[in-house]
Amino acid sequence: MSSDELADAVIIGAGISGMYQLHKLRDELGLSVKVFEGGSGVGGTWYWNRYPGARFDSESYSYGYSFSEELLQEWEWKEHFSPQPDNLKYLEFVADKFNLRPNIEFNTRVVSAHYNDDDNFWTVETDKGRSFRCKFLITAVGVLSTPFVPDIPGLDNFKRDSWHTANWPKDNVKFEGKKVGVIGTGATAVQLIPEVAKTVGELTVFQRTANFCKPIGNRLISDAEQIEIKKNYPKIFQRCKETFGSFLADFEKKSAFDASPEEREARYEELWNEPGFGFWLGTYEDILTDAKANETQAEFVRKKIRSRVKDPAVAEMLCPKGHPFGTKRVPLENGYYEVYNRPNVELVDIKATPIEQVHATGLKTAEKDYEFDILILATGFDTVTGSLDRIDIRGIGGTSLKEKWADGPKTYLGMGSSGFPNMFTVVGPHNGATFCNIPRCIEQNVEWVSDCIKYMNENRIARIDPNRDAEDKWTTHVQEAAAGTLFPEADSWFMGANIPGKKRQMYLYAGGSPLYREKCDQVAGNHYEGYTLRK
Ligand code: NA7
Repeated sequence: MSSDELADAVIIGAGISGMYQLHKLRDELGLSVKVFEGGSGVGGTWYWNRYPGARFDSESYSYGYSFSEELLQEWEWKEHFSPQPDNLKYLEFVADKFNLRPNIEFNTRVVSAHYNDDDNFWTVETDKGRSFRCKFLITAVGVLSTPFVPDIPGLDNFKRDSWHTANWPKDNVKFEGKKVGVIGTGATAVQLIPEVAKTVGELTVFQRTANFCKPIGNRLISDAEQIEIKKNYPKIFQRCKETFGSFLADFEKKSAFDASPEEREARYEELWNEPGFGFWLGTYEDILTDAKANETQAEFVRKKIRSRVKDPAVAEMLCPKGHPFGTKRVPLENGYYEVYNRPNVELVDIKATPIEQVHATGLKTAEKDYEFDILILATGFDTVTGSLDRIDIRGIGGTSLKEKWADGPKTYLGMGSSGFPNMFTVVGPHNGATFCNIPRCIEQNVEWVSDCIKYMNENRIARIDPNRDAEDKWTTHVQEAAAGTLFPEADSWFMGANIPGKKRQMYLYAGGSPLYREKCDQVAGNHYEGYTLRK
């Protein structure tokens, strides 16, 4: 193995974060940059998640990159909530436009990154047996990028087609006449199931926890809307900077109890019929902090479910009861509930009748045996920290990041951790991307990191490392921000509660995007207060 390949910066991942970070560092700061990417192409989330029905849950024109006016004017979104094939085309278009591919090594995963205190360089090793040395290490590994496959007895025994949704085959999968099983009913399954149901022979959905879902309200963008969108980009992105989740919608400055029950119902109805997340993050401001206020909206959703699902017993199974509304990212659906009115679709409550064993041709629950041609795992991700945990990252004195974070991540601003100098975790744990329109947070992070590196180079600073006390303060603040909300009550991926054995705590910042940006700007404006800078 040769150890003499050098770059100013190594970026891990060529998704939305890694692509923009490469552009900033190479084209604006003039650094030499090497990017490693596990996929055979760019796009990250939108490269891997090819399952039918995959699409944005943000309005397309609020989701794309905002940094290039030329790009904004050149690219035309076709739908208000753009589907995966178009999203991947968009990211490929960006890669071509900014000539990003020459710096990206595809089909290559980083297995380790070790910091050397003597010369202040990181040594990065890949699964292809190559090693690179670099001054800056930037992880752009994504929040939802390590698929989680649960430990269901006998899962390896299944001999027919089976995939996790994030490893969906590139070939067109056909469901006609097939018996299909889907395990999981999160946001992914809620997008997938109506698509499968269109042509399937028989569909069985195994549900552990019902979700509060809301109609997406997607439609094509008309020519007139296209003109308006292109004209209004500055306003759209300004709005995203000001809202809690960087979406177009934002909370009303009003309690649910400032309205009468009739007014509340009318407002919920209005928001329900609007496209997107207004029903979640554009409702009364105490919905996510006051259990009683929350219940008014939760019950509104249950009524909607009961009105759409014909069999009352199935409707009850689909009505979420164990967690407050909106404490999980709300799946946006298109005909999801009506799927259960079809005679060839069965919903199985696996809390009542658990899966006992998967076998070669299907699975057995406590009640019944099922045969499948295709078994789909829509079982989510080891979110936020999962992809970092899979890389052997070691800082000063050989300290392992995974071990340091065994009891939960410890970060400063979600962008770095003390003892890991010159390492930046773009959209890492404790970041402002929580309930967020993620690319908005990505751009903020990437720009902050780029400014920081520029500052270091201009001031001949060799090394930047978060101070332990600043890190402790931020880490405590992240948990305190969540403690004031209802989020800790749900077994969600926000809380790490979807992965057995993972520390149960808030993994992202619940204080809202504007507060997060303000804090980051303040730190940078005060010459990176909370960090130790060394010449
Ligand atoms: P989620 O939201 O984590 O959903 C995963 C689903 O898989 C959920 O219904 C889980 O049930 C289910 N699951 C997980 N483990 C098991 C086991 N062992 N047995 C049965 N069912 C299981 O992931 P998604 O991919 O749907 O969505 C992730 C994000 O992507 C989403 O928030 C959007 O931002 C886009 P549970 O609810 O844990 O009982």
